[in-house]
Amino acid sequence: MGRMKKISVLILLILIGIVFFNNCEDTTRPEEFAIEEINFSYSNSEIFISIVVNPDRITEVGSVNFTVFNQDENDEVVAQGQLEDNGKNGDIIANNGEYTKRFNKILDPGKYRTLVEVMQNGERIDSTSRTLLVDPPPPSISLVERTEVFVDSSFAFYSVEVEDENGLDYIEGVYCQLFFPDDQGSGSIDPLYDNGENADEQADDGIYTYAFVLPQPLPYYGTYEFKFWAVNRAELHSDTLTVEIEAPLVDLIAPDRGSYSAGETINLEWQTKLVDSLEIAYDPSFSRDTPEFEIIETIAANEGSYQWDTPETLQTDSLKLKISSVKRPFISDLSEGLLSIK
Ligand SMILES: [Ca+2]
Ligand SMILES: [Ca+2]
Repeated sequence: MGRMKKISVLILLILIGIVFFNNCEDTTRPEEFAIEEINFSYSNSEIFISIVVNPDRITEVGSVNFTVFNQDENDEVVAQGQLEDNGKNGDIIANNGEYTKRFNKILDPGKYRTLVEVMQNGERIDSTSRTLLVDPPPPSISLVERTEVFVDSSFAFYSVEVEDENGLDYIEGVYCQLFFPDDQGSGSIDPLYDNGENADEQADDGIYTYAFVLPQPLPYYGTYEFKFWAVNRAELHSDTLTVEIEAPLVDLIAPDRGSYSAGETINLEWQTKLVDSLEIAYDPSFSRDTPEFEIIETIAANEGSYQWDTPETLQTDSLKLKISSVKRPFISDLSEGLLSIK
C-alpha cells in the first residue's frame, strides 16, 4: 500500500506540473472577450505582435491599436500603430481574425509591455496586454592571433578577444573544443585564460589565450578545427568562432631499404596531405655527422611516385632518401633504413 501511495503522489505531482506548465504557456482568454489570444515577441531587431479575435465577434472589430511601453523607463512609449488583418506586413492570411504587425525596431535590453485595444466606432470594446523581456546581447568573440599550421612540435596557439555589454567581469568563461579531421571525433572542452600566465601576455585585458600541444606524432593528418565561444553570467553564448588548422603529412612509403645496381631505376612512392610540391633528395653517405642531401627533383606531391635513375657512378652502402615539403621543409620523411648501390 505504501508503495502505491508513493506512486499516486508522484502521478499527482506530474499532473500538477503539466497543468502548471500549460498555464504558463497559455495565452487564451475567456470566450466573452473579443481578443482570444495575444502574442508579443522580439528577435533580430524585429517586433511581432498579433491577436486572435473571437470568430463570433469579428464583425464588431473596427480597428486594432497597439502601443509598446518600456517598463524600465517609466512606461515610455517606444512604438504604436495598428494591427491589420490584410495579409500584409507579417499578417499571413487576410480576413481570418488574426490581426498582426511585424516591424523593425531595436529594443534596448529591458522589460516591455504591449497594450492591444480593439476599437469600434471610436469605442474600446476590448483590450489586453502582454509583457516581454529583452535580454542583453550575448558576449562577442573575435580572433586576435593564431597559428597557421601545426609545426613539427604539434603546437597551436590562439588568442581571442571577448567583449560583453556588462563588462569583462560579466564573462563567465571562454572555451575551446578541438575537432579532428575527417569526422574522427573531438577533444574535451577546455577553458581559455586571461590571467597573464603561460602564453597569455596580459591579465584581465579581455584577450584570452589558448596554447595547445597535440600528442606526437599527430593522431590524424588533415584539417583540424578549433571552435571557440564565450559565455556570460546570463548564460548567453557568443557566436562560435571556428578556426581551421592544417596538419600536413609527408610519408615516404617506398623504398625503405634495399640493394640496387648503379644506374638502376628506383621507384619512390609516397603519400601526402596538404602539401603542394615535394623536394626529393638523397644523402649518399648518411652515416656522416651532418647529413648532406643532394636534390634529385622537385615534383607535385599528388604525383605519388617518382622513377629515380640512379647515377652510373654511385657506390654506397649508406644512402638515405628524403622527401620534404617545398613550402615547409621541416615536414619531411626519410627512408626507414639505408640503401646500398653497387
Ligand atoms: Ca490575418
Ligand atoms: Ca590576456
